[in-house]
Amino acid sequence: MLQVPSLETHDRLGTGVAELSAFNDGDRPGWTREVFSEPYRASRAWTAARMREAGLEVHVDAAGNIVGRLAGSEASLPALVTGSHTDTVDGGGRFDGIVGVLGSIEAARLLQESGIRLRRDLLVVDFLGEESNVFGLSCLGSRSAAQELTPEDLDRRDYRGVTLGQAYADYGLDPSRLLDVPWAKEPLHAFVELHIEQGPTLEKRGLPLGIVTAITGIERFIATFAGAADHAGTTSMEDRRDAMAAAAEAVLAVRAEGCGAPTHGVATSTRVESESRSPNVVPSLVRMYSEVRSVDPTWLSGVKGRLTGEIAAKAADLGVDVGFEWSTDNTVVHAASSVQDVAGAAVDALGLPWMPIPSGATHDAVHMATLAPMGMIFIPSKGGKSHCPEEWSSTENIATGVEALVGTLRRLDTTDSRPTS
Ligand code: HGY
Ligand code: MN
Ligand code: MN
Repeated sequence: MLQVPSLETHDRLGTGVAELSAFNDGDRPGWTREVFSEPYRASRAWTAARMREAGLEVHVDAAGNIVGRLAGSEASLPALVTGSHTDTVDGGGRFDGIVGVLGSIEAARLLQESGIRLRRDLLVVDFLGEESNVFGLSCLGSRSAAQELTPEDLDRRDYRGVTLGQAYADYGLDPSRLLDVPWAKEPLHAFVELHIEQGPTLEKRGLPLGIVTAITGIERFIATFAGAADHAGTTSMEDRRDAMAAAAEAVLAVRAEGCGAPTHGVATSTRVESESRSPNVVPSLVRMYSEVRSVDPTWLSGVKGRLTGEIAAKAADLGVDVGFEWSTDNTVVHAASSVQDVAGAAVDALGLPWMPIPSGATHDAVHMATLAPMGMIFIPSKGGKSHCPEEWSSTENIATGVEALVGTLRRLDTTDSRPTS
């Protein structure tokens, strides 16, 4: 009989969040533990030790993912996989991803303490570098595990000109082994990720749990505006080719596109940078970084053409040229309906209310969905806040998420046929 999460579970979850949060880049705001950073590197040893303490057999794969294995009684069966990430955004919080890693470790411990032996191996994973990074690419570890990381990705450069491949090498991972990670060769039974909602819906509805229906697609672009450098004091307004003014028009066009989306659609410009550092020169070269997201693939595919046209037209009115570099971070991915049903039954069995909910955030589950039928379980985020120091979820909600995760994994374990997507 599965033990209800004990006070020890609550303590371990609370202590885990506190201890993991201590691995933090103190020079940055909030909680910052970005991929390849020293705080991140130090935290990985802590996470691996927590997995071992929970009775897992731990190794780090060629992609830098920490994998803890709880042996099943019929090890020849395709494994169950759960997990998430422990890296953060710059100035982020203490729960995004971390809840899924600590919660999975706790789930493995709870199974053992309850004397429950799964038939299938259970793999608990802390995926490398889920957050979108200076190379503009999210989910490094799960992308690699799904063999979706490409040689072109490794050639991506950050603002210093360093390639992603070099960043891996500097971190101590062999870039040549990233494209051939064994995950995709072995059949997996199902993947389930526990995560904070990172939005306000569950809290507003007073619900402790959500079961994810689909994960948003993300299109990103860099727009480079080329105008003319001129004296800011002597050049008349009509004679200027002001690249910054064109970028400002583009920021508002991106926002208008998101506000006009028919369903869950959002659009954000996150950075505008001028090549010139002088305060008295009309900017001639400006780069703008933006992203557009939706769980509606039709709207999302149309946005590229609409925005490119609009931004180019407004720039032309200002005598400014503009170029675009578009990249797809990920397409819209649906959770396997059978895994959603199993998770719903598990939560029903706990006597708890829940709702189906789309995810406006992307997750490692997007890439793991190429290897196995995927599902996600959400717990509430206080005030819907995330990717900021105010991000918070209670240990009660996390423990409830662990119970739902355990119930889902146990049900999936008993199904012989692979869940249908
Ligand atoms: O960007 C995202 O949606 C995720 O939090 N990495
Ligand atoms: Mn996350
Ligand atoms: Mn995130």
